[in-house]
Amino acid sequence: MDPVRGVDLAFWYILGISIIMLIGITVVMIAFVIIYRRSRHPVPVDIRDNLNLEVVWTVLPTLIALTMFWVGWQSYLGLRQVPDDALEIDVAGQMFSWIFVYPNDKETENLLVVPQGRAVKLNISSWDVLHSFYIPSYRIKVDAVRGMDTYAWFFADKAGEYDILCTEYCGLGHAEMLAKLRIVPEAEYLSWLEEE
Ligand SMILES: [Cu+2]
Repeated sequence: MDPVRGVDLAFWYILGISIIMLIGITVVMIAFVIIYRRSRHPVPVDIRDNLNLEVVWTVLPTLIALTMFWVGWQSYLGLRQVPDDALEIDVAGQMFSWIFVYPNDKETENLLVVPQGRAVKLNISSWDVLHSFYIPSYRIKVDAVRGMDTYAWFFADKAGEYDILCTEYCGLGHAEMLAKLRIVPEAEYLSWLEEE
C-alpha cells in the first residue's frame, strides 16, 4: 500500500475507534449514574460474576486491538517495501544540517530535489549524533544513527516544496536543522543534477 495512504488509514482507524469508545463509555457512565442512583436503588445488589459479559469484554477488545495491529502492520509494510525502480539518494544527518548525495556524487545541503512521478529511496545515516529524518507530507520519520544504515521511501507524486525537519534533539542547533524537499518535473531535475 502507498505509505501515505497506509499511515493515514492507521491513524484515522485508531482515532475513530478511540472516539467511538470514548463516547460509548461516557454515555454508559452517565446512564448508570442516573439509573442506579441511591434514591431509586437504596440497596446495592451484590453481583458475583457473569460469564457471558466477561467473555464479551475480553474477546471484543482483543479483536479490536488485533485489527488495529493489522492496519498498523499494513502501513508499516508500505513504508518498508521500496519499489524496485526507486531513485536512490543518500541522506546524512550532521550537526546541524541534512546532506544529500546523488547518484552522480552531486552533494547538497538542506535541499533535496527529486523528479516528479518517481519513487525515491533515501539511504539514511548520521555523521555524528542521533538525528531523525522527518518529511511530514510524506509521513516519513526515521532515526538517523551513526553506524547504522537505514532507509525510507516515498512516491514523489505532486510537484511542490515540502518541509524536512530533524525530529530528534541533537544539540543546540537542532531547531535550525531544517531542509526543503523540492519535487520538480523530470527534465528540470536532470538539468539541475548536472549543475555545479
Ligand atoms: Cu538533528
